[in-house]
Amino acid sequence: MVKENTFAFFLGCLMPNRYPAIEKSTKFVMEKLGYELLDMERATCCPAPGVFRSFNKIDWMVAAARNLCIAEQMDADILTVCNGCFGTLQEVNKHLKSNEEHRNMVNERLKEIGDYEFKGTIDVRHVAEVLGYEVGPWGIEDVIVRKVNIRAAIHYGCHFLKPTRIREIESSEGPSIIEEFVEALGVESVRFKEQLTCCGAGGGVKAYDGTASMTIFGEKMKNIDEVKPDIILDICPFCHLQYETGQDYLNKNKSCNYDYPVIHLSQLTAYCMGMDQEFIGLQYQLMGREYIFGGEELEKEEEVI
Ligand code: 9S8
Ligand code: 9S8
Ligand code: COM
Repeated sequence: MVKENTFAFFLGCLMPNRYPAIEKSTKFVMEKLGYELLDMERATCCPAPGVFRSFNKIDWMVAAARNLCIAEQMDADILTVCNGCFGTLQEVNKHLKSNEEHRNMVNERLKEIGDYEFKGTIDVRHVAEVLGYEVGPWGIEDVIVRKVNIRAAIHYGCHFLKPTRIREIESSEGPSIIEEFVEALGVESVRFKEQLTCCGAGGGVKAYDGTASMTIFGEKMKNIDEVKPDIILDICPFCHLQYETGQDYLNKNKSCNYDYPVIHLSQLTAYCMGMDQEFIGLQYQLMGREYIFGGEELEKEEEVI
């Protein structure tokens, strides 16, 4: 039995190395909502689905299973804040639970590296899906202290929605989970052309062919710029990196003039739940892009005991 309201917090690579504020915001949000987040000692890269799975599916499964075993030993479901990590860990978890042959093969290999045996006792969750479905817009309304009054272009990213046979998001072609959740925070979501396509970073494209990655990203930005949002909202540190650094690339190399703040759902939620703007990290993001949320402070009645 896994522990209730407790998660093994899977950091992945990008968030702790480049966006620690997303990590801090996630902790703030989840702990304030009554969840306990446990550190996963000796966890490694998930490993990234688009990259590792493309090269060697077996090694990809073994390394992912090792991370899953760490959480199993803690009797806790995994919480991720990254689509790639969610993609790999949820997929390998479901696959090994149902495929005995692969489970045995993976367990044989795991034995060689230590005290690991995949048992299939936990689930893998993404913070956007916990907030959207478990806490819900109805639940967050009670705990926020401010509402922002902004228009956001929401970027879902690929691995959160697909493949549909593995993910459990209501619709991969017309999702509304984030839109409905952030509406409770005072955010109006603006639709834009080809909203659900890739940001251009994933699948190893950014590492292998930076120019192709920027061509795809340039299209995305053109479509977003048409609707002139206040912010770009993401749920994946890798998309986050693409939107942050990519805007500067397009400005320098393609004579664009983009300056959209890029914000992860955890950061926005943390702000609305009362975390100080200076700790959310918006002013420390990679390219020094600064953004002040503002918004309306909500008057809450004092709790009467
Ligand atoms: S880990 Fe290593 S490269 Fe990364 S952030 Fe999310 S996907 Fe998993
Ligand atoms: S979209 Fe396509 S593969 Fe991905 S999830 Fe995050 S990075 Fe951007
Ligand atoms: C993207 C991860 S979030 S990967 O590049 O597709 O592996």
